[in-house]
Amino acid sequence: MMDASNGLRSFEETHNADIKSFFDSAPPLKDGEDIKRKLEEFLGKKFSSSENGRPCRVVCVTSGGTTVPLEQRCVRYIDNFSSGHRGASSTEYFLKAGYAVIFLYRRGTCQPYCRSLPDDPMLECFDVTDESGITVLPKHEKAVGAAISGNRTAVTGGTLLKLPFTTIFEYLQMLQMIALSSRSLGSNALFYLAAAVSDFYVPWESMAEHKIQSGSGPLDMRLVQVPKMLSVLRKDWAPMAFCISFKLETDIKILLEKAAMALKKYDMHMVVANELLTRKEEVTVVTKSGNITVQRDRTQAGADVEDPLVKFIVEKHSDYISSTS
Ligand code: PAZ
Repeated sequence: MMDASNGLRSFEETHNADIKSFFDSAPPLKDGEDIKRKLEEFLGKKFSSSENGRPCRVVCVTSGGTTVPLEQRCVRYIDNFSSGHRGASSTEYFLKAGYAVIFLYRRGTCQPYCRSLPDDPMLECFDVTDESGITVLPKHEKAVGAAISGNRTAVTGGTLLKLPFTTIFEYLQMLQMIALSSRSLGSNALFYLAAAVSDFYVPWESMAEHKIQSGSGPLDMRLVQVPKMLSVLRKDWAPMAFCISFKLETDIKILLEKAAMALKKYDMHMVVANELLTRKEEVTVVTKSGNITVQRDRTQAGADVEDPLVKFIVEKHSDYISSTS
């Protein structure tokens, strides 16, 4: 819609048009129907269940980085550094706190309960016995046992749903599906958006179909800004949910300023600010009522910063639920 007085589109109209164009032109999810069914099944149980007399809380944890394909039949893509460690460990702490977790993760990144396993567990943790059976090497027994039982309890117990993505197109379509499906949970829904989401992408319709040829000289490619979906998540997709976004910077001087800007601009309930090199040691939670620094317990070997961080968030989510009911 145009502003009749000067023919200019407002910021909001332009933003909404960018979002529409992103979704209209994105390649549809290959397994969209299957994801929808899994979500309905998972959330169906949560809507009707309650623990200790309180309705079930569901958190969507996003984890790992989105890719930006450069060709439709993708050979090359832009990626980022995210290992998925934050999302995987936070998932374990949310499960421990009694939440049901939708783990929206980048394929191939760190998984809940697998953080203590070596890089190639199949080859490094197991051995073949004389009778052609498989055995776990004693030094990995504890970690393998914990990974299998932790994962099995959560997945078969119906408290963990894992949904993988690769591209920015898949990620945003899946986030939208999750948000729309969890609307009925109202304030019991929590979004913990730790994924490193691409800022720029190549729109599908302007992308080369085939592998870009290297003989044609310097590559000149136009990337457009990925529309910011945080405000639409808050306003339209899941308006009652408690929403936490993450902000990563490498320059500590601008980190808190950018996090405070995001809090305000996207109307987040909290923004977790972290710096690349110290992200496993400490984070700063930026809220409307002030900033809180959360550190891992350095007196304890292997302690995670996600342990106190999730505890703090659960507390604030409880306050929010009370204030909205
Ligand atoms: O995935 P990881 O454990 O290696 O890193 C976590 C993180 C730094 C990606 C996350 O804490 C974060 O800040 N995500 C948002 C990044 C951003 O888009 O600013």
